[in-house]
Amino acid sequence: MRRIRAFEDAAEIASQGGVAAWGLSASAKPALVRGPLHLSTGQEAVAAGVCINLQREDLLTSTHRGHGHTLAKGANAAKMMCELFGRATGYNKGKGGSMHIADFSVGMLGANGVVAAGIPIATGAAQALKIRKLPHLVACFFGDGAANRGPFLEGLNWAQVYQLPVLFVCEDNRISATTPTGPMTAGAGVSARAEAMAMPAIKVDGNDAAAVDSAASRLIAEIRAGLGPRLLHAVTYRFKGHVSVDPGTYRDAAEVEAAKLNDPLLITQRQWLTAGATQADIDAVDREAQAEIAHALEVAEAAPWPEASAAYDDIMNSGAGVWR
Ligand SMILES: Cc1ncc(C[n+]2csc(CCOP(=O)(O)OP(=O)(O)O)c2C)c(N)n1
Repeated sequence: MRRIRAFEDAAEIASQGGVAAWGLSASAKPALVRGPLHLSTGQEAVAAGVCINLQREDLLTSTHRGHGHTLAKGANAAKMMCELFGRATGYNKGKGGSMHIADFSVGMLGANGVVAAGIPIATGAAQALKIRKLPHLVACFFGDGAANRGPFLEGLNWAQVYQLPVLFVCEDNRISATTPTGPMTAGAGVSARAEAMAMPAIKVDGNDAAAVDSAASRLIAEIRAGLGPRLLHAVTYRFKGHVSVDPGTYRDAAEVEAAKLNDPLLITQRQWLTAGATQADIDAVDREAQAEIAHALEVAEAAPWPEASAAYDDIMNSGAGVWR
């Protein structure tokens, strides 16, 4: 969770053109990350609480807000930062950016800029696991807004009919871009929709990493036992705007400040202290996370840009001809 928070904070600063945080003059440099970022600040407990239960060979599909899932699945922070910085050493050779990061070597099948598109991809990947008789599963993250799109129904139905090894994780930050999700959602919510297909579901406080961990652990054990797909509904809160350039004026500032009292990092910190950890233990975790991300920033800033001659590498010719 600390690694995710540190990564998101650093990426946010870099996208604003401010590099002062790591000792350089902010005004002297343009933004190191061009274009908007969807930050998962405040939602770290969902990624951490689910992914702690995954093995390297398990698979994961993510969303447009995917940095946390990607880090938690074991991807390399420096290579991610290089991609955000548009450098040749990034996950997509600097040509994809935040919403296209994937790392198949750790089972991370990809972020996805199309809302709900990860759901059928996860379902297909789970079908492949089942056909190949592999003992792994797919964790499929999606937002509350995605549950109102067609692929949600199609994906869950298919997974349930074929009893596929998928954990559907609705990371419910209660807002879809600029619109509160509640008033535009019919019925009793995402768990009820899963249960209507006879798919067991659990709803948890998505800011409490221990609660997410324990619910995910139970559901994942059932999936691994061959009992079919499950859904986890984790209710959390997005601390930042929809994207890094969004001041979020459609939300009451008091609501955001109140939500920060339930910062998942604070909740976990309190639990650790109660369980006997010391502040020094927590500070050590913090320092390690900060050092890893500081290193990622250094690597990314020093990394080479892609060559102009590589502009058309890795581009698929769909046969559609040239746009005029
Ligand atoms: C199919 C599709 N429709 C619309 C958009 C524009 N869009 C991007 S993010 C977003 C909101 C998604 O809300 P949610 O699924 O709850 O995820 P969150 O942004 O809250 O993490 C929308 C409408 C899109 N990317 N894809």
